[in-house]
Amino acid sequence: MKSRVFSGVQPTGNIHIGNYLGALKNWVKIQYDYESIFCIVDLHAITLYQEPAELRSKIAELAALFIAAGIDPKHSSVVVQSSIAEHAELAWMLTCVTPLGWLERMTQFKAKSETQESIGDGLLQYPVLMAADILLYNAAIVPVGDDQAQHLELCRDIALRFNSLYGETFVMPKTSMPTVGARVMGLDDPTKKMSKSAQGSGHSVALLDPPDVIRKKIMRATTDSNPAVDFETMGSGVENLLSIFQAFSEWTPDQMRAHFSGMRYGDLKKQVAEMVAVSLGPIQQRYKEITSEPGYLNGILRESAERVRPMAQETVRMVKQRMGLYTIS
Ligand code: AQP
Repeated sequence: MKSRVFSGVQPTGNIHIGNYLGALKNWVKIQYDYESIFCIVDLHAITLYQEPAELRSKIAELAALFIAAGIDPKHSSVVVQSSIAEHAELAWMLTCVTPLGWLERMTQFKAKSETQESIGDGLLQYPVLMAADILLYNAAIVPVGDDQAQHLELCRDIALRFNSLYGETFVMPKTSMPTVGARVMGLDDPTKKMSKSAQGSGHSVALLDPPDVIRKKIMRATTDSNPAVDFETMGSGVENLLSIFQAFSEWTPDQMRAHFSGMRYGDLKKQVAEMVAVSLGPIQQRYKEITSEPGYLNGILRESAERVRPMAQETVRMVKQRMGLYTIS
């Protein structure tokens, strides 16, 4: 039996090239090596308020984008998290074995709670729910961007703690990250990671941005006071543009140096914009086709849920039994 891969994206804001290069592109590449489950994590999204109609439409948009980006629904499951009740059920059981101090230390919790007037308990529990998502399917590999490394570490800690309290139950999941593109930075501020929730129209390139918008955003990207690319002294803005190009093109470091050394920033930006627009073109085309076929997406989400539900039910049955909870015989 193939081991499992699991990963997810929140249906919030506009999915951007950081999400694509950090996560989705890697999913597409490795999907056939595993039994693959890719999740639209809507229960994570509601840890911050989401307007209901907007959330509903973002769930469908994201599912279509997974498939448009190359996830093969005949092989891989595309699952909406809230359609499998066991995610929340396992999360509660794991909450009960997770020390509060572990959660309070999470940097994403600290960063996000600073931006809120009042914080829901869900925001603190976010990484426990993420651990439940992964452990529910006994996933061996979790392909994510660099910002999720700490949550993955916590997931392993929770699994270890559960195993030591109740006996060997969970597989220890490994993190898989791309060598280039694991942390794409904001175009307007290359000291901050590209993020869906960041304000400002020049911050990120969305997967559905038309070519002229992509060009405009990249031409306005922050660079530094050098006139041209110098691999020894370049600032983080230029480094970010080069790594976006490299992640899309899959060029080697030697190819990158040979091609870009000494290139003026205006030309560099034109070439990066072209690479991004050309790479996203086929994804945008497939997205149009998928969303114009009534019922197609719904059918995939239903079939996927039916495929993974027995796996989730089996894990919860085992966890309940290990913890001494009541199960109807
Ligand atoms: N800038 C990034 N570079 C590389 N990978 C990234 N990911 C996110 N931002 C970058 C990866 O995308 C996957 C899904 O992200 P998510 O929506 O679940 O979580 P997120 O980190 O909260 O995404 P955003 O865009 O930053 O949203 P907000 O603004 O809500 O915080 C994950 O694998 C993540 O690592």
